[in-house]
Amino acid sequence: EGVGPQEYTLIKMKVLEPFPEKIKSLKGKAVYLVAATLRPETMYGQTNCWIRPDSRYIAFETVNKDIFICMQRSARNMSYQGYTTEEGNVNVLLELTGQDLIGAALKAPLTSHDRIYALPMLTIKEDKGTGVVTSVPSDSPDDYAALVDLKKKQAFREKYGVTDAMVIPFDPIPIIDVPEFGKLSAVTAYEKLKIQSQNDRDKLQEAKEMVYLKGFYDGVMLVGEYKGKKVQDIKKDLQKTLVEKKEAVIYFE
Ligand code: A2H
Repeated sequence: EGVGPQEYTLIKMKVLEPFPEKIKSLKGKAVYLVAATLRPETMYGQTNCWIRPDSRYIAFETVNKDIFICMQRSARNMSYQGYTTEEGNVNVLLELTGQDLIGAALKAPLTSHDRIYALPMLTIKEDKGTGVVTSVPSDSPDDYAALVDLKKKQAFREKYGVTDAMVIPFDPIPIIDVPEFGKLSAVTAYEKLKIQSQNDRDKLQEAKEMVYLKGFYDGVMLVGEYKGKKVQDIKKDLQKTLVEKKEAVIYFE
């Protein structure tokens, strides 16, 4: 952990009908899974969202009457950042498990997919961000490893109630060119290190060290409004646009 607070972009991913059984009581409201990311410019390449099935989540009402779904710890932090009507108080509407959310269909900003799905990732940390993670398998080795696990293991999909249609059509999308790593930098690193699964923690750590800094400092956008521009030059602007369009909010911890 560094000194001082870390700024995250919280990506609002709107839950589409039909709502999962356990959140049916929220029908008619604007309900969002909110994911903390350091890389808002990668949202062009989202293929799904990650939820930890054995963790606890809550749904709470924000000051704008949006419903946010995330872990309690982050909701409490948000209540001190102007997200709730009363500072320090979270209006909890539902208590959920991650499993209750698996399979939810979502509308996410910038990605070329009309809908993506909430899928299980077992390595989500409970003491970081919101416990909801956006998945960009082109640029994040963790995301690529977890997606490959689901794609190649039918028993794993079945265990968590994930259908083939939620996984099979979704492949990494080339969105950023990283010198030496190409247009799918996470896939390159995964293959180079012969990573076997999302539990290959040491190798994944190595893969991340290989691609993250390079992606941020030398990466060039291949798609969207900032095509041809360097990631580090456009990140702030893109974040601002997402916030103005009410597709994201800023969160500190
Ligand atoms: B990033 P830092 Cl493409 N558990 O978003 C595990 N991982 C989490 C998490 C949690 N509770 N909350 C957030 N994250 C992930 C995109 C991305 C990210 C790309 C490339 C690098 C990258 C798509 N996933 O992160 O420990 C989220 O993944 C580089 C570290 O605060 C979030 O940004 O540095 C990042 O980890 C925050 O990690």
